[in-house]
Amino acid sequence: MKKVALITGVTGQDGSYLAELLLKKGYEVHGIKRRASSFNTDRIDHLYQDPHVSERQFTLHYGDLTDSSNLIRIIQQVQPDEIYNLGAMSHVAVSFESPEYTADADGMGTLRILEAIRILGLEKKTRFYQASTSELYGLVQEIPQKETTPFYPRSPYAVAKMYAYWITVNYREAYGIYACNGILFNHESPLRGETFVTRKITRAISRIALGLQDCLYLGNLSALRDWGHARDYVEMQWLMLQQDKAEDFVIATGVQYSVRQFVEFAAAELGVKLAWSGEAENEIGTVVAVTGTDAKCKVGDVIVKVDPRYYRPTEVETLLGDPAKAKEKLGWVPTTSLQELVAEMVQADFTAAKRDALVKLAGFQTYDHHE
Ligand code: NDP
Ligand code: GDR
Repeated sequence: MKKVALITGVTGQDGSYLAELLLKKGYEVHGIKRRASSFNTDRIDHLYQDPHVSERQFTLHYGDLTDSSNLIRIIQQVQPDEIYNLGAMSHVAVSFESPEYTADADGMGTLRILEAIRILGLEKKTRFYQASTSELYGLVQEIPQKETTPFYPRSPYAVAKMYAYWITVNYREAYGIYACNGILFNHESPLRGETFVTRKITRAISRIALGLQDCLYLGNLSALRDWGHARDYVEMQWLMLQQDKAEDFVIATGVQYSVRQFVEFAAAELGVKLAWSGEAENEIGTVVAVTGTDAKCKVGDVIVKVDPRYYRPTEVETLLGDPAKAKEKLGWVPTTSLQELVAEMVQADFTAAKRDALVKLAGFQTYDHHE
């Protein structure tokens, strides 16, 4: 029997990789997308199946995590074997601007799905995956962080995700639902949203190298993160729902770098070497060598500056995961190094920037999105 999966957040980075993985595995895949005033399915357009010409394995439903009746109706109609709750207002800095909405979508949204499973009597049929996060560790109590490390959330996003984490555990214990939390550390890809720091960097460095942009403005350059590849991490999301018993797992690489190092790696990918000077909010990155033939920037150009408006009211300074439990019980190991990840992201953004440069050369307007 073909398995049926429902993915919330299917239009996001992870949703796209997960939908692709499940389709390859022969699943019938359903996704929930939000109504927007313009197209928002770029990341999954390659998976689109025309309902008029074939029997579809991939179906999209309009919906929203803030709308219980909509969720109940979709789950009733789809009767999923597995639900992956990836939908969320996922930007930590933005959660300080929209804390109430973040609590509703990320916290209450999780409860709404679990309640839908219960209301529809699907406790024994439907397995549930919750996209939990290393942000739960926030103000770090222990390094590296593992499943038993105490939480100390440092943003409205992390506090909302903490509710989601515990309501998932509670519904597992109270109603016997196969429900688990993947505590995922940062994972990136060419599909990463453009305002998260890695993608912001790879995009800006590519545009600077081609003369389309002068400078990259960043916040806290010293923040340390454990960055993996989203393609590797969605495989684990699936594996977590294939076990005999539902459990929570940390997913991480076990290696940590700073934002400053990430910038250096991205620039090096295009043959640009940087040197840093100045302290904290006056820190700058200056080009000290250019070996890449494609890069148009020159020695002496200041291409990175700190702008304190990207600082957060409360920051998470250091995250490093211990994936030992996932290795032992899921047999899972990350396969992409940070250097490979940076190379893939820069190459994708450099190709896009070259296209923009051509468009500009032909006399058409291109627009920079600053964030
Ligand atoms: P993205 O921001 O790329 O995707 C989020 C998805 O959620 C999008 O499809 C978005 O829709 C959708 N969404 C937002 N609000 C709602 C809502 N109210 N109702 C329904 N859908 C909504 O995130 P990622 O793919 O990177 O992350 C997936 C999940 O994993 C998120 O829950 C995130 O918090 C969590 N996570 C991510 C990590 C990472 O490093 N990437 C690490 C740990 C956890 P739209 O496209 O319309 O905006
Ligand atoms: P994070 O990711 O907050 O860890 O949440 P993000 O890439 O936004 O920030 C990582 C670190 O970089 C610092 N930083 C900047 N961040 C952004 N976005 N923009 C900047 O200009 C900038 N300059 C420095 C940040 O302060 C931070 O320390 C991501 C999201 O995917 C969450 O949904 C997920 O739960 C966690 O990862 C794990």
